[in-house]
Amino acid sequence: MNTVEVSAPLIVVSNRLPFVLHRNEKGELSRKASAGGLVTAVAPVVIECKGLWIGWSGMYDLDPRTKIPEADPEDKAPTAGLKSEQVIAVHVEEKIFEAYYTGCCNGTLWPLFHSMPDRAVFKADKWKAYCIVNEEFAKCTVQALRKTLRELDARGETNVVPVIWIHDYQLMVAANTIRQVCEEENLRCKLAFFLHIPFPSWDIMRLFPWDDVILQGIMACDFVGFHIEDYCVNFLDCCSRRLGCRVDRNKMLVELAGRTIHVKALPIGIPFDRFVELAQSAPVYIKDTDAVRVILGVDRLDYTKGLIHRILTFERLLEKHPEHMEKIVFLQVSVPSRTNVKEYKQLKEEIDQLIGRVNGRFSRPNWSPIRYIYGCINQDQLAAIYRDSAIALVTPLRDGMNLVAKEYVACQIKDPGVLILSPFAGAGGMMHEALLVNPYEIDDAANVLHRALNMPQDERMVRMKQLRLREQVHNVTNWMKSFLASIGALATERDDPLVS
Ligand code: GDG
Repeated sequence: MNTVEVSAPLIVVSNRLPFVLHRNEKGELSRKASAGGLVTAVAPVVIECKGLWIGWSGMYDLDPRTKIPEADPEDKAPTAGLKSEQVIAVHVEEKIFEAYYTGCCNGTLWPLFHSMPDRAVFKADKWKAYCIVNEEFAKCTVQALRKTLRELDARGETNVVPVIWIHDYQLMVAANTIRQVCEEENLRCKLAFFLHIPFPSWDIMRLFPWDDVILQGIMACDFVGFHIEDYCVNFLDCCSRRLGCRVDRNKMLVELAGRTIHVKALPIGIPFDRFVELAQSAPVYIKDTDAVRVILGVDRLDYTKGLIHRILTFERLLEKHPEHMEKIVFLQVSVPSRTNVKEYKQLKEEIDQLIGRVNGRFSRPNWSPIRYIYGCINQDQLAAIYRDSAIALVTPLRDGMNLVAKEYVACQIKDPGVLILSPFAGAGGMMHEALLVNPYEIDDAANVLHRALNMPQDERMVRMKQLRLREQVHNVTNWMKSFLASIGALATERDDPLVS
């Protein structure tokens, strides 16, 4: 059963709205679907419980009085049923938003939380912008909560407690203001937060000059979720060492000012069945998979994803094992990301050059070892390349979870391939049947790649069967259920054995 019923209205707060807004030449607005797993899982629940979604519209010049358009009648995206009045766009002046998003979120928190402090820039004005924008999100959220409570009270549902669910590192201090106002005005709600990226160790966190504000911001929630237990433990450790909070590491509880905050590992999943369906129907996208075996990489172009190390690994494989020449290709799909940030531009140039060098070094008249797509392919094409690749190289240097590893195994509906996975991705601690490899150890990684290329079919089958089974069970719908159950807002299937 794939429906999730929630016992209270859900107010989701994320940096971006769950769809992209577009304006045509006439100035008319329309929605364009964004296809992430999170939106797929969460949007139907928000629709069903008549909840709300709060986020930035992606437009600086949107008049705050503008009505968010209804979905196009043709729109088949999971967000199509979200009515205009269920969507609240947050408005922030461009300069402030840039300082918050490009400056603090991407320039400081992203590298820091991925344990790459040398890349992090600490600037007071960017941090100030982060606080201002979080405050703005908090104000919109409180308004939305007041409206929700008025509606509930008018229906006599005075016992129903709305759930506010804040997402990710862009909004770590918003809950502070929300809690304050709720206490002042006696507004009832449950506050929850989920972090999609790693939570770093105390040693890294303490480098951030305003670490206490972040910890207090997260602790303003009643419930805090991370992908894996390591991140929970890091968070508890920071609360204890930085703020002197009492923590219970076994029960995953932390106390602040007489309140107890529940912390839990909730590993996100993917819409498994949707990927299987896509893989079953998607037309062939890589035409020559009979002649060459494809080693696949799919990532946003980001320094955390380990692209340079991955290309060097592939180069090392060709050096050590020339017998693979002309029999394999490495296909890397890199989705442009944060293209206005200097570091990302530099990384792109570095990758372009490296690929050029490796292709120049090993190419034959009718074969080049690396194929590189710098751009976004559609869902059908993505499912087709997942399905038809012999190996997926998922080797981030650090990653909260990594959905590509999960999507790859979901699409392995034919002769099974091999997943090579970094232990530094959240998924690395769970997908035990993958071949784990330290991406920094280029030589060893090349050996593992060679082993994967030579792995007998029966071993591939056993490993893939188990990998697929796990993802099928722990899919994104179950993640959603686990979250709602953890916060006491799951209306049905309370005794579902999959929900812990
Ligand atoms: C953050 C955390 C955590 C990629 N290329 C194309 C495409 N994609 C889709 C994939 C996948 C998604 O993008 C990437 O997800 P990841 O999990 O790999 O990475 P982040 O974007 O960094 O996400 C991460 C995640 O949040 C969830 O909590 O796992 O650790 O960093 O779904 O399919 N989709 C299409 N074309 C592409 O070319 N259509």
